[in-house]
Amino acid sequence: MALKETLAKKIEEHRPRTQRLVKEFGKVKIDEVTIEQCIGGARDIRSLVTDISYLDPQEGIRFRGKTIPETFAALPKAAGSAYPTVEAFWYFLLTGDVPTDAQVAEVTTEWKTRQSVPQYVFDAIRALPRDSHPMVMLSVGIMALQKDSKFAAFYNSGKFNKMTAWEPVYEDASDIVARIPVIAAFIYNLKYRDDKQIAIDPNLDMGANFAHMIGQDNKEYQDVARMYFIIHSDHESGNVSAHTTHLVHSALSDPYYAYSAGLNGLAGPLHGLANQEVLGWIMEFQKKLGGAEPTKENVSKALWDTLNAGQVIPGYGHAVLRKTDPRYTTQREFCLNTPGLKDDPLFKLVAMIFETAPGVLTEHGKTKNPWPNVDAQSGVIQWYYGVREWDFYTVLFGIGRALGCMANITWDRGLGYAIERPKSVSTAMLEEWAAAGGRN
Ligand code: HAX
Repeated sequence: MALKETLAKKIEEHRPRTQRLVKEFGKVKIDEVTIEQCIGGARDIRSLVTDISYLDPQEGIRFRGKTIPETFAALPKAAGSAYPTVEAFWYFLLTGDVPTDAQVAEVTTEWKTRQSVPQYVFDAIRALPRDSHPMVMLSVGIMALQKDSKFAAFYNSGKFNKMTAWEPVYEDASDIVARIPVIAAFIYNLKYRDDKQIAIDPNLDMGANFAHMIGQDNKEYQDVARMYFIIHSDHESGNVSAHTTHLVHSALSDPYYAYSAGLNGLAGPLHGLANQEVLGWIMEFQKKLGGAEPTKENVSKALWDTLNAGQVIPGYGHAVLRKTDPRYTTQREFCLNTPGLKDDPLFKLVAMIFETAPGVLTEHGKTKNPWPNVDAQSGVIQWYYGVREWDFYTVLFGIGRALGCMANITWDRGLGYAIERPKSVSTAMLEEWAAAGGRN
């Protein structure tokens, strides 16, 4: 069965579960909120629902119930590769089913019909100052596509229907995931390759085509792209990019408005921009080393210098995770299994930071999680393959994150989730409830 039909069936089957929970069990308590959580970024408050992925603090992410290694093992692989295609993963994220080769082929064909980007999108990006951050360019590119939103057209048609509203969301979502690598490659070539653009290769899957379009015509980087987009896709709903996308779409803003907003959140240094920050930090440190080998002593000193200057160690810590991020481990293993990369001086430095930073952060005593997150390891791989413009790294994250955000909002509409509107309180109220030992 084709993806959209399968999805229609799954949504139809799922709806009674959501409706029953609200109608029969709507008043059952699943959490309580403390003042600390209220002031501290709503940390850990259970108030969002998603079935696309779940983040366990110890174990890390599961996509549709599967860990990263299980996901990679289960999905059909790209031709001649040990890695699955992004198209196979998209089918899996949306439906929870491992697709057959034929189902993957259908998605791949469908994306090819969707991936052509209108010229005005490129014109809008080109009109920006060339030194604009590539995340600005990506966000503008997604916004420029909005005028053709099928969801917005459906809403404005006068025939809007809550039961079928997910269908135009699916259409927009699929257009976005198919087009975003093409827009990203355009930005890369515009900014860093003197605007020498490379045409889409219609014979390649999404990851391989992205590699091709940024001038990386080698099998290894094709796998890097596939791995990278898959592992960055989703991290349940509370992180800034996913939550923003969900929040904005909850007002029935179409997927273009929603994901452009999500990208703007991803561009924050405490979130997706951390991968750029990591490389910047490492380069600065390498310069100071002046060719000397990284050791526990000199790395430790650099980490303390950063902390004593009141800055965070980029790539370490996490709002939910309390162990090494399996997305970090997946990329580290890729490095260890890739001759050349394993012995690369930058990877050696990253590995030395991994040996040193958790101890330093533990001694520093502030962070609840001294272990590395995804961003600590991703830049070194890009650097090794020659993608050295590290302000582009968050754009790569944004391509992957589109998969999770778009799968989520398709289901949001399928299940008719409400406009999001948490309640705020004042400081005086908190003080009053603090004095009374709680709110009655
Ligand atoms: N270096 C130094 N201090 C850190 C730290 C780090 N890597 N991580 C946390 N802390 C500090 C916090 O700044 C906070 O200090 P204050 O009390 O002075 O405000 C304290 O430790 C407690 O923070 P926490 O509860 O452990 O962490 P939060 O949930 O508040 O924040 C962050 C989670 C990811 C934002 C945080 O760990 C951080 O800033 N890390 C560095 C930036 C980074 O790598 N971000 C990417 C995270 C993954 C991601 O989203 N990728 O896109």
